[in-house]
Amino acid sequence: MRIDAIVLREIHMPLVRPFETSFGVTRNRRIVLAEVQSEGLTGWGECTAGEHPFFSGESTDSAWQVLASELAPMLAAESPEHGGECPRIFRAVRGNPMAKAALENAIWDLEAQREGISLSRLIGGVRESISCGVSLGIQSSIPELLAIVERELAAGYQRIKLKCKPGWDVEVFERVRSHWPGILLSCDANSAYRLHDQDHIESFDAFDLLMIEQPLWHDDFYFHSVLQKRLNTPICLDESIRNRRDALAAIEMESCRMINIKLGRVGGFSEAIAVHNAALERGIPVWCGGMLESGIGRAHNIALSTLEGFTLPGDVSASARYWAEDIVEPEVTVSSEGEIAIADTPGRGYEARTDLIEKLTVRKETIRAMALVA
Ligand code: OSB
Ligand code: MG
Repeated sequence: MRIDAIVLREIHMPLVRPFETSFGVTRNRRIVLAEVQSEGLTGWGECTAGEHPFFSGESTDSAWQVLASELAPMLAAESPEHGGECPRIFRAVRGNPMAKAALENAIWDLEAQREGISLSRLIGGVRESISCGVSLGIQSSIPELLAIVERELAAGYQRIKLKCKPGWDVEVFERVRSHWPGILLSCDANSAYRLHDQDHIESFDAFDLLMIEQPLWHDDFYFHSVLQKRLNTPICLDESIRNRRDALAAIEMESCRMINIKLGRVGGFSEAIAVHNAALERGIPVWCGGMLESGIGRAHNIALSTLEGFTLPGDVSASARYWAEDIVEPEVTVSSEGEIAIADTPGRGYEARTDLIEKLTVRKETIRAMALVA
């Protein structure tokens, strides 16, 4: 595929409600989108870096710099046939997986369109619908949280994940469990605990949680394996898993019994599929995480979730939970059974609303291959 142009945009989208984790509160998203134009087709990708380098080392601004100055010029100089060629094209740049994923995923999207098949089919997806859960931020009171849990269960969501941290954990789990003893319930600490909290974390076992996500350091395997030995509840790693080798190490060390796969965190579809395959071969269930994505990133998450090993409900939920107006058509909707149906149309299955995207754009840069001088 000849790359005609790569358009980078930063768009601003206010969340319909703030989202609070152990590392901070997000009210407004600053999202970098990559639009790759090739031979009359347009592929879209989303960079899932946060506004601040609090989840990982990347941020909206750092990703913009790396995309505009390094990655987009590298890609524009090539004519990739497959999204799977991107890791080689970007090999010289270390780290920066979320920036890389924005471009790589746009190429996968383009490839699916060119082949006339859905992105799900292109990556080998086997599901016609995917199971959805919700990730609920830290609230200002337990009654407020209970009202939200009630609403999300009524909407059909199959699993409730509670963001937690010291001071917002056992009492919260106790109150939610006493109202809903049978639901799939999990928690996500985003690295809020330390080794001296081990006894405290062990007390989470009383609440029959499906998993405890990333309780310890963002870059750790060893101490998670020490903790996992003391717990009945499975640990799920999110932040720690950057690639297939990390997944193999974590599985071998028994640092976790489940893995959250995020396209941005691992650098795009190639590595996400490799992590998935490694986990599937070893009987480790995976699920698709979320990063408060717009409809573009959400569409990619939906396609990824159709792979065989995605047997647990993911953090992939309806557009309306995040945005007054999403940038895709149709918006992402979830059935009363808590499922998203997979479209069989070519590409990502959700059209980009280019007029709205243009309106939300606060910076824009177009990168083209350097013209050859005759
Ligand atoms: O750890 O899964 C996480 C959001 C931002 C950063 C990290 C995480 C999250 C979520 C939100 O849990 C999932 C979503 O609804 O997109
Ligand atoms: Mg997480």
